[in-house]
Amino acid sequence: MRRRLLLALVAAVLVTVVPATAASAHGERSQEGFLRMRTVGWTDVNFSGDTVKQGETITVTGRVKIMDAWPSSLAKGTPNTCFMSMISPGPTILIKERTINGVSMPTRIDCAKGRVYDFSMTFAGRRVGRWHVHPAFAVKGAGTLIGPGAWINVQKNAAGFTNEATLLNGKSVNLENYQLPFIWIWLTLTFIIGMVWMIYWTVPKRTIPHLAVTSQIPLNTDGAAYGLITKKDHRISTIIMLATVVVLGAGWIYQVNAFPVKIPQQIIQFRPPLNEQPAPFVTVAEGKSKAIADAAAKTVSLQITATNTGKEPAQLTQFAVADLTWFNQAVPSAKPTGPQAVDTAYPMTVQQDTIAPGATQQVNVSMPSDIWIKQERLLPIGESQLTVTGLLRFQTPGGIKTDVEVDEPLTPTSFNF
Ligand SMILES: [Cu+2]
Repeated sequence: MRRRLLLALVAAVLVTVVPATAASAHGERSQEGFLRMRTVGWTDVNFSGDTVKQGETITVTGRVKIMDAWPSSLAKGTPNTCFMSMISPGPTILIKERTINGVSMPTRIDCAKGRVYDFSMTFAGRRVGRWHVHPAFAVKGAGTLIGPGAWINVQKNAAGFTNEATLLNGKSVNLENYQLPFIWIWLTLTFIIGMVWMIYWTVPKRTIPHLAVTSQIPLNTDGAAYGLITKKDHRISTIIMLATVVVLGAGWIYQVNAFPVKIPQQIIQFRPPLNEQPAPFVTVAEGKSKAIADAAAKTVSLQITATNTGKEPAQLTQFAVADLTWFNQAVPSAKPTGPQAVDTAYPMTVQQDTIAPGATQQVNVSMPSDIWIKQERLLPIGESQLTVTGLLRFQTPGGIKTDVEVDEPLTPTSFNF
């Protein structure tokens, strides 16, 4: 018994003390393909840099669309509450400012299917290291959907690192260590009370090891007749309860005196201004498109019939799928630049990529199947939800862009990829 207890203690200490290796990604590829493609689409994501000293900032901007193809099984089919943030391996960065469609976004927002949100998030480096960070869009009922990630280097700041915040009384505090001694005292006191309670009821008592007895006793008796819970136990429980009340009372009196001016934590949910999009100048005919995974050619191809309703030629320059961008190799300028490009940009080949004004034609997009199926795991061939969903971007010679959503069931030629 003692030996087992010792082993358990050693194991617990090891798990707590030995540091785990830092995560090198965020499982973006482990989320199901349909979930990644049909929930939100990311375009024009750009990080302003990839190397900062602690306390210096990087701004990430971009656009996120809640797809029209949003799965009916998530958030009851109608997303309505959303939040934007950054995902990083632990508290390695600090969000300084966040805007959505041009307005500051301190908390969550009302959101809806089909809407488009332009965001900007400024974050500061906190912990020294090389970190993989992503913008992320969380939808109530669906979870957090992550955008294009980038590796960010945070270097040591010789001048030291602080996270200053100005209080209502004009005083400035460093949030890195503000009230730390009090937090330690409080955690220690409450931890001790909790441990005393736990050890009292487990180590010398038979309540838990003798579950067979405990479970035979009716709910509303304390088993005094069997020696399970005695008068002394009642007395000690009362003392522990009183100690808890005293600690809570002392804490309450302390905070009333030490911090007379305070505001309750704010819960705001608002609707950001609409991001009005001009009507798209290219339409994709419904029911005439095809998505094919061709095992022999090792490609995933998308064949669409598109009409240019504008007055200028429209060229297909990119296909944004979840957090990835496939760019038309014939248009090198379409390739995303910046730190995120390494992780998220892939080339595609497009036949007949330019549509004359007023014309309707078939456009064929072809992408390597290895990236779709093996590398990015967007198409789990053999599973029940195989679709190719994303935003096709058409662009005029003058640089006017329009994004058209496509959502096509996929036909594989074989299951051998
Ligand atoms: Cu990551």
